[in-house]
Amino acid sequence: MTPKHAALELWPAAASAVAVETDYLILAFTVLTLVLTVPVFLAITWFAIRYRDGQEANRDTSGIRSNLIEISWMLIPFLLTLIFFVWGARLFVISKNPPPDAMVIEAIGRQWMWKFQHPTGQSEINDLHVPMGQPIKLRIISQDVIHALYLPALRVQMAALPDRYTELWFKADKPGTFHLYCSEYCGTDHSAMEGSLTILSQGDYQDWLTHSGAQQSKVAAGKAIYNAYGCGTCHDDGSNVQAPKLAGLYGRAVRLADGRTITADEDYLRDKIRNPNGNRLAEGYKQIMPSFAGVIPEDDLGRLIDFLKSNTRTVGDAASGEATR
Ligand code: HEC
Ligand SMILES: [Cu+2]
Repeated sequence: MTPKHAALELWPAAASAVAVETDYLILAFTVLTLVLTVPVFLAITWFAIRYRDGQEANRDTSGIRSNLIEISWMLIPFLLTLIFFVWGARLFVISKNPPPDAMVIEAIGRQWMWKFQHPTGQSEINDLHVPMGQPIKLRIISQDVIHALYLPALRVQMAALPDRYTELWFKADKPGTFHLYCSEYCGTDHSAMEGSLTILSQGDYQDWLTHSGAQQSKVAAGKAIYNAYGCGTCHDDGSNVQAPKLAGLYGRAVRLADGRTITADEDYLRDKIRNPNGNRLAEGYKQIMPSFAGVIPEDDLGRLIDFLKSNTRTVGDAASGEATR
């Protein structure tokens, strides 16, 4: 259900406050560019005609010297463009700092489709439904090559990289259906890698969630994956294998065998699960954890990481607590 292409869409609709402000920035900068260049072009044209070859005109030097004019024609345009530097920097800082209460939606790009996963477990392909007035943070990754998620109505765009999470956030404030594109050439069907962004009121979004099969929450699904791949056989309490406990690992500083100390963020967890035997062996342990690269699909990996992040008790408690219930 991609929205109809308007015959001639000169300017895409703006569906967030940031989008509106971005438009003002672009328009104002265009006006400034015109203000600074049009007089120059007019003057060139005027002088070319006035003093052209064969034209009778006074060609003596005028003798007028004014430091005031010299300084002001440099300083005024400089200050005017600085305004835009500050304005643009402000928007940039906003775009890099999602509010802490943002709702996280997972976005996975792959040749040639987008998959989105909502915190309550629903997932959708090439369509993205979001509630209005609520900050949304997309956590983006690619399963193969580099893609880029582009939401023109929100004036935001972010690369989707294999092996590294990127993020993008927005707060939509206008209901409707808008375009969604891949904006990084990614192979034969790149041009078909598009879909639609549907912005709903809070109530309609809740309706949409219920009708899209609220399955398990992502954390519950992640716990099932944790069990299915046997992570617990090594990592849970009571295991015979010498492996670190994973409870509370997320966000903590981890000491590695090669002496480095790093923070266990999402990228670290992902790398560790996919390729544990790179240069990231935990201090004091042996290299026995198997690699899960190509074994756990990308969307399951996202759920698994959500489970690890949510897991502040010991993994053993969480897993067995569920089993005995
Ligand atoms: C065969 C036993 C085994 C299995 C199965 C296993 N691991 Fe591990 N894991 C280890 C050992 C041993 C270490 C510590 C040594 C190292 O860093 O490789 C470890 C380290 C880790 C670390 C880093 C911990 C830290 O403190 O830095 C994470 C995260 C992790 N495993 C997650 C998982 C997940 C998720 C699974 C299931 C998909 C899993 N492991 C399956 C044995 C295992
Ligand atoms: Cu793509």
